[in-house]
Amino acid sequence: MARVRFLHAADVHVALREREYCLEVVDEVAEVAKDAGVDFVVVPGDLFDSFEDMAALWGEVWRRLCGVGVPVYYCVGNHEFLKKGAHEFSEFSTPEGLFWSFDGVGVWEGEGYEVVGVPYRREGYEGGGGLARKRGVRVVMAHGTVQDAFWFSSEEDPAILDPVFLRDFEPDYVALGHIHRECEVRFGDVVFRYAGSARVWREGEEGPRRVLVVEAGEGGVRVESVALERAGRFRVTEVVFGVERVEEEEGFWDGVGPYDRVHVVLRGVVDGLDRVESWKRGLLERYGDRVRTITFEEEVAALRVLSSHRFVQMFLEEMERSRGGCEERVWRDALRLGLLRIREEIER
Ligand SMILES: [Mn+2]
Repeated sequence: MARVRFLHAADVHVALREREYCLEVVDEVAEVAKDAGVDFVVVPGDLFDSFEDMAALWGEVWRRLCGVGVPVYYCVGNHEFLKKGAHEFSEFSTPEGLFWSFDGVGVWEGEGYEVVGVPYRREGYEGGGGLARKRGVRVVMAHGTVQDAFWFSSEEDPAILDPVFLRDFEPDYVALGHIHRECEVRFGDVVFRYAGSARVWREGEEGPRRVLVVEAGEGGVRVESVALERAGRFRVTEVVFGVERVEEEEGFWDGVGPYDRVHVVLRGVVDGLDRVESWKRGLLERYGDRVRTITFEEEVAALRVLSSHRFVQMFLEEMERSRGGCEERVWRDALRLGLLRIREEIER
């Protein structure tokens, strides 16, 4: 059996509303494939965020991925079915170098390998997935959650994959999409691998976004995980409004990169919410151009008489004295909870 090298990239969720960012990530995926000198690329679904996005960016995405100059294999995920309406996948024209399936198992043969594509199907698959005797390395790609991977899944409506169906193809490597965290689960002697989402799709997707460069053949499988720089990272910071001051996480912005999506959680208690608004404006002025995007989550409570209230003043003095006596994060939490507690008492 010859050794082959390929790229496993999933869940890019290319979306029109984040067009520029998504295409930059696709560019980087193509560059990684080129630099790694792969023989082919597999994309197991949710390449597009919806059918509408697929229709809008189909040409631009494939110009980039097929531009690598090696075959690209793709099967649709559950997201490609969203906003599909009465349209059909067969309306898309297939560029040279692309092999894809949308309504049944696809089998393609390359030099020293075979790729089996199992597109997402709501009703799942039944029966044996068996194929004829192998001719080289067999890669099976599919979209969904296999049992034992539920723990990693965050989708509300997981697409379920039957591991027996996939195992019966006798794969040397199973490339999966759907779960946005890089992980692997075992079923017997078959390993199912998720590359994780290749870009920050929604909040909470922390850590570097990745693709996998896989080498398979005689001597087994070797997987190298490659972080995508331009995919950026999802970073969370918490600020606490403490009546007079805003307590921010020290040094947070020093570690933030230009492709990052920063999520700012605002907590605490204020006299008036207009103070929160002007603080947000100031933050956007200071850092808005330094990162890809900043989003806010507000959990700030307002109480008119707060800053002049005796309890509050006593509490703040006490807090000021104890500052530095514990971890900064713990101190900010104590400040926030204390102010909320006092507010409860005052409002009673
Ligand atoms: Mn999915």
